[in-house]
Amino acid sequence: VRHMKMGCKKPPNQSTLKGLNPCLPCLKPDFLYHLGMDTATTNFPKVFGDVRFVCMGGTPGRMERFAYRIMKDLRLKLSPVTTLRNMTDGHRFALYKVGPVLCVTHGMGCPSISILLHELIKMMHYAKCQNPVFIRIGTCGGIGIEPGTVVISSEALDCKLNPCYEVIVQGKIVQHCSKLDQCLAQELRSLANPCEVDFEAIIGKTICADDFYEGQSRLDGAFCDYTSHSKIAYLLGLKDNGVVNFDMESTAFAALTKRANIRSAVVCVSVIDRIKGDQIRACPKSVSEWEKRPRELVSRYIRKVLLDE
Ligand code: R2B
Repeated sequence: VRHMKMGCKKPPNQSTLKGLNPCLPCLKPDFLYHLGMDTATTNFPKVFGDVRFVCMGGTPGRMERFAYRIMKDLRLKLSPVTTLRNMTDGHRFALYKVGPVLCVTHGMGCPSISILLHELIKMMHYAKCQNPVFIRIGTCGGIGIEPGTVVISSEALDCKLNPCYEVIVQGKIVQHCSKLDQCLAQELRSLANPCEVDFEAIIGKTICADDFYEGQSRLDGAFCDYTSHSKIAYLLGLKDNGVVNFDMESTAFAALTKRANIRSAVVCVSVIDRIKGDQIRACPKSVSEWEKRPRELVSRYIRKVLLDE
């Protein structure tokens, strides 16, 4: 068994991140409010300096399962397991550190993942992490693909089909590019083996919606002012533009990581073909089997990177 390197020997002077807020050095200390940590009481280089992979997903259960999976695959001890709390003692995000892998929950939607990314990116910066790779794993709604198919996003599009994440800053619209790292997407794709008893993984465009129901043209929300006919026409139009799935976080995830010079990927398994329906009716056993697939692919990737060094 080849040895997996888990960290750098010499502590680096600074992180490899770029383009960060020039005011950060003045924040003494900086409180990462939603992670429940600050730079005065946590020694970031010591605790997080060895982080190489930041994997995030929607729910605490999913990320805990991923943490245990990584622990088993890397033959490591889960140490420390930290559940992070907000200041009112209600849980916001959960975070597990397994050697060089950080497993974090991001909640639902761009506002939630954006808060997390601001704080995680600052964490990487304060910890002086070297070239961390960020990967979002999760579930998604497929468009004309078999449920169970893993989608690796080539780029994240907003609902106007632009590859950008739009934020309103001081009353003005600011757009950030939400294209993803093509080499990383290809590398992840190459680790799925359709010849074995395995799963299909495809690369395609992801549309990031701000809503689960009307925003994704579902017919089963509390409100619906369109017809099933226009829904299908809309989805087929997306398919013609190379869109293969819907999620609700990819534009913010792609744009914020890109701004910080972080390589990143989105790997989601489809739990429904939206052309055939809106409600997720697949049996829970199938869904939980499918949910393992992004974890499997990302674990293969992490092991490959660590073994190849
Ligand atoms: C996938 O699943 C969630 C909605 O059910 C959302 O976070 C997403 O992107």
